[in-house]
Amino acid sequence: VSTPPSSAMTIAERALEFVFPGSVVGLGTGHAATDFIHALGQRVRSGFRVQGIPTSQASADLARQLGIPLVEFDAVEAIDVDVDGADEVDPQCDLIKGYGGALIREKIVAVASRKLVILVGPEKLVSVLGSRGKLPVEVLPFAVPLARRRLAALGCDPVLRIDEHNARPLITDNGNNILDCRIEPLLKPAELELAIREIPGVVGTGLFLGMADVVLIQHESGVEVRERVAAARNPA
Ligand code: A5P
Repeated sequence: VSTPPSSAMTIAERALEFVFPGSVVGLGTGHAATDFIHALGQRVRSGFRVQGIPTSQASADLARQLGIPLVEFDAVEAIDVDVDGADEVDPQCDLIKGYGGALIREKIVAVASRKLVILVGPEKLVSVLGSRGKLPVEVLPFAVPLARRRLAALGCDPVLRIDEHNARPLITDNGNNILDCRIEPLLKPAELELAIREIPGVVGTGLFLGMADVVLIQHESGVEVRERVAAARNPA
């Protein structure tokens, strides 16, 4: 279901409409999520009460700077709404995430949330997942040699992500490495997800299938709203 662009609001401001007083809010990672955290911080300064669950160290640091109270993941039963960005969004609102390196915590928080709201620009919209040519996969460092061989056998072409700050293999917030698989558009993403997850040492992939409930797209003319047509989610 898609509603055409309207209003002068930004996607970050529009996402605030999904946050109710007293909510537990998943705080995504990346540029779009950062804009949302700033908008939420402004609300909090004017007296709005929420608790945040960050998906990365960077988002935790930003939320603290802005005075957004944080809560430990094990202290809440469910997260009311999670607001995050994405690297690809297909017409079913399935996603590829993780270009920024925070995919695993993002996936854990997304699955534990009652609603996942995704914020993107139109450049992230694809007709088929994989069209931008990259699927990040987080792997235990010890498992990298095996995962490389197995991913190659699956037709993915894995490249170990390098940290641009120190020219060494990137270490995620979870102490792992990332293999960026060079891929063609995916005809069967769910099958690929299962096959990759069977490789010992793979922590998870950037495929977020059947998770996003709402996608807010920032057009020059305003915000387009896309909603996934699906059964209600059952947060963990
Ligand atoms: C973090 O690893 C990612 O999953 C981001 O959420 C995603 O890359 C979108 O980031 P931007 O909003 O910065 O494009």
